[in-house]
Amino acid sequence: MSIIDSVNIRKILDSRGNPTVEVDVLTISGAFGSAIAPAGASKGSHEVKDYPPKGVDEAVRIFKEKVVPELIGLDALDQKGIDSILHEIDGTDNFSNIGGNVAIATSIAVAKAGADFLGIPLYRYVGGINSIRIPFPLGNVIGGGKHAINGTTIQEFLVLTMADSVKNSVFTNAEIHKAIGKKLKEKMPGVSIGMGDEKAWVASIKDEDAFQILVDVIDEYRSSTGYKIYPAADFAASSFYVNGKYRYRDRELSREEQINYVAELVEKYGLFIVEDPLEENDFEGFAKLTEMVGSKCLIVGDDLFVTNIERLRKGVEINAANAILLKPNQIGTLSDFIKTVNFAKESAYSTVFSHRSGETEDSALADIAVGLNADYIKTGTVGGERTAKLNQLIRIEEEMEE
Ligand code: 2PG
Ligand code: MG
Repeated sequence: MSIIDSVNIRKILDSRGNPTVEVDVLTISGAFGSAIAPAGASKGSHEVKDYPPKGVDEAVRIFKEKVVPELIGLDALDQKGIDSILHEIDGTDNFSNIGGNVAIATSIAVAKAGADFLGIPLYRYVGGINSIRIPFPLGNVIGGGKHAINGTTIQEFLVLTMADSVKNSVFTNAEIHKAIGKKLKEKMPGVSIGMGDEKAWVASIKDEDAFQILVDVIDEYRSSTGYKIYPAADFAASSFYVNGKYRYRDRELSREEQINYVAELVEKYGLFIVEDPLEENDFEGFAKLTEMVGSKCLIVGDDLFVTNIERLRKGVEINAANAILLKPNQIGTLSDFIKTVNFAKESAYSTVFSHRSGETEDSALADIAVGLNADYIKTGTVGGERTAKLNQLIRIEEEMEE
């Protein structure tokens, strides 16, 4: 038993400069765990509520008053029990009273304290002897949508490298990020180019130009390294779905046109992963697209499934997709997260574990992804809050090889 002696919460900054919460858990034996919640910008409307209506300060007050007294004296090794107590204290089905971000920071801090008590790494604590591989990194290199000002309509243009090691994959993605910056500079001399929330390049270019630059650079690296390297995209389509149409900079597409357009892009650019190509409630549209191109690429539901087992169940029933994006703070506890991951695997869905656009130095996502044998991990290519996870993957790979 590893009895919880004290729990603390503080308001700190995330990578966008917004407030977020950090929770510390200390046990009587001196085991310690601390975790920080991230934040989305293009949030799915079916995610749990990140904070109570009055925001972070209110969440901190409620936590101290209602949650802390209930946690003291519990066993940090009883993850499921503690996670269900968080649900009980909250009393809603979407954490709108205590806040899903507070819940996930607590849940992961408890897991870290459990791992510390046993003297094992977090990935081993989460996965035990079943953790046998490191997921390949998927990172965005050009961005727009809600993550940037005046960027592309499509939110993320990503690269996935499957090299001979995860370390080489991480470095190749970062090299490709650099090469894309150079290409943009050459293409747009004298024009300033910036970076978005996830440190992908932001330029005022058309989506199709972004795809072309992405595949050109990937082709170069594929032939110089011999690695498997693929282009991917997160449309985050809900963020430009307005009055029943998909609104691009220069045109509007109907649902049918959007499905055909995405299928064309898959063919033309050889996209390996296509995330949220349609708005978050269009299960049937997803199913149609999956039927058209699902044998060639992964159709991933992010805002569609929001890491929620019930929404995933609905998707699996109609073959809405063949992969799921998994974000711990979309669902609020590690136990709920694991349930959704397990169901995705049972349903033969590929799993892409993901950061949020507002991130922190917390690297737990990397451990959780390794622990649960994720297929891929989407966590950027550069930037301190992104490299926190990527560098952790490199450390874990080294440790697993020993
Ligand atoms: C996404 C994520 C992460 P956000 O849409 O997949 O890239 O963005 O955290 O803003 O929801
Ligand atoms: Mg997404």
